Amino acid sequence: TTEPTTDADDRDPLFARIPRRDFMKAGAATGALTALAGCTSMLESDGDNGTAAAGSADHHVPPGELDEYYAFFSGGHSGEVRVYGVPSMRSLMRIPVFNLEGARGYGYDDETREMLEDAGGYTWGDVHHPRVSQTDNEYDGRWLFVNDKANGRLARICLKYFETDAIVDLPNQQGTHGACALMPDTKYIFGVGEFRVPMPNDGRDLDDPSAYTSVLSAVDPETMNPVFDVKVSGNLDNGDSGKNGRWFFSTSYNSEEGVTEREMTQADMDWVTAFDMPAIEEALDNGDYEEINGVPVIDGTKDSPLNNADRPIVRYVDVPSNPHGVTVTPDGTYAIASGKLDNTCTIMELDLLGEVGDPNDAIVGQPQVGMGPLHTRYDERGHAYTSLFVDSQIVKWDIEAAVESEPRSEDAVIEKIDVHYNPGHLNASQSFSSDPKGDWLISLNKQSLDRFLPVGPTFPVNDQLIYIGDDEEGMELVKDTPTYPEPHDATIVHRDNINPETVYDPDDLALEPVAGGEDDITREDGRVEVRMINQRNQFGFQDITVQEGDEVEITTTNIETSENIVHSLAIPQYDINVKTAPQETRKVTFTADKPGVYWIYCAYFCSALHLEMRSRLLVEPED
Ligand code: K7E
Ligand code: RUQ
Ligand code: CUA
Ligand code: CA
Repeated sequence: TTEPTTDADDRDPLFARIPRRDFMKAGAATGALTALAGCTSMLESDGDNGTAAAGSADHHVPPGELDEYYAFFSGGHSGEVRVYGVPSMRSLMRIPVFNLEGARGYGYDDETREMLEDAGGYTWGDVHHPRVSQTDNEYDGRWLFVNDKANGRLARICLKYFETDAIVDLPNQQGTHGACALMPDTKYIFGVGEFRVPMPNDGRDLDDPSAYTSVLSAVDPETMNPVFDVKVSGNLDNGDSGKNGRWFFSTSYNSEEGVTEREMTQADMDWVTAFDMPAIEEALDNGDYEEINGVPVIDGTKDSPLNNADRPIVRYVDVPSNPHGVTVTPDGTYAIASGKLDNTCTIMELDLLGEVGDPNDAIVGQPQVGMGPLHTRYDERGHAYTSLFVDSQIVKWDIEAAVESEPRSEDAVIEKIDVHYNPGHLNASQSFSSDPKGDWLISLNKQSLDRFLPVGPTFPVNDQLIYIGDDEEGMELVKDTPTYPEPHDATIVHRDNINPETVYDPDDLALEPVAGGEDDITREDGRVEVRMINQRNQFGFQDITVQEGDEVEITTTNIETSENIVHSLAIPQYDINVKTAPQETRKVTFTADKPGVYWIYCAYFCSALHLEMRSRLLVEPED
């Protein structure tokens, strides 16, 4: 166990350093207290502001009406992405990514099985950061990218069909934490590597932490292949892009390069790494890299010759102890970082970063915002909203006022609202684009404590919807949403920017569709190929007869043309459930190693005679 270090207690009290042991406790206590009191007295804000401007905070979406926004939530350990409507907070869909999922047949047909197998064969992931692709700094509705913190992967979801279509296992990275594209036009997707490991991690340098490395991995969004890695001093955590293609930022909480919590919290200051992308691309073009596991690795550590040049490829900006979130303001002017052990946000001006000799001269403000500031999001009116983990609050502050005021002053703070409890991320509508809407904000709270009926020792988290559209009335909490653990982050996108298809276009699919009347079974050398349609209420063949030991490949097309009529082809004893939506074709291959009668059934309730939508797989025993 770790004792707080004595030198920590001797620090500048403004650092308000909190030993980690007391961290969650402090948060929970704050939560409990504020719940009892109903409001905090720090500033003139409260949790029940009464009515905001009439109608504007109306989050009621009547039956039959549609939400204004999509919210894409990361699903945490479930390995999935969840789609909500905002402001109703109705759960609309789940998109399996790193997990197996029956309703989508995800991981049960050849294509998705192979994709998961090629991506390492793991059965779960830890999804934290969903980011929608952009064109010219606007959400373009093409893709959604997510990280897998568990296994060092990035995945791409195609938003035409709301399904995962690519996963890359980053060869030099463990613990891919941040995921974010280089803006304005999604040139790369970055996996931000949190855990330092030997490179390559093949048994060398096992217990020599000084030889471990974190890398930023750039992936091509079209091919989903790694393009380059940049290795850094310290580690990396959350990331965000500037708006003009030059800068990418990440926080680094382990500048100490330690392996224990005590070591990782020794230093008063850690840093934000600012990656100068054109300079990095130039190093790549010049061959200034070492290839490791097939990926060019460019040296961006503090001592790298590439950082002693006129134009360093990575700049290190000192920020207070153990920073966590960093985001760029919608106009691209500032990057704002904050962390766990200091009560300020640090504001860096992007244009200055390129000019100044000392990157610390790019720091133009450091407002004091509250305890445990983790993540910051934006509206279109010059405000920043920062989640305060320890205080269990969201603080709204004025960015320009913070730049103008003295470091560590509270002058820029406008208002605080209690949330329940211990927020990690927050997100606001369109906040990652250059066109935030400034109406809805969601606080993703880690603790729900007393907010819902008890359901045993594992609690739901609480995603709270807050109206931020009325600067005079202030922020208004309008809804609690219990959520299965544990989303970390969300992206809220206007529905005009997302245009999914509701029926497949066969041209988008890898497999040749089976047309009605073209059902076919061919046999050759212990291999049986079945091509058959499915539709209300039958499969193309009533019986499929094979020999024990045959390799069986079934390709099936849902030939329905009406929206919303989904079928599946389940052969449970062979662990198969292939879902097909209208005009979708899927294939599954298996070895018929168990003689007997196996009912093939449709596992989607597709029609009145759904239960009768069945065929038989007859596996004749070897003699
Ligand atoms: Cu703050 Cu993974 Cu974005 Cu969670 S991280 S909270
Ligand atoms: S049957 S309508 Cu399985 Cu009770 Cu569902
Ligand atoms: Cu098709 Cu049920
Ligand atoms: Ca640290």
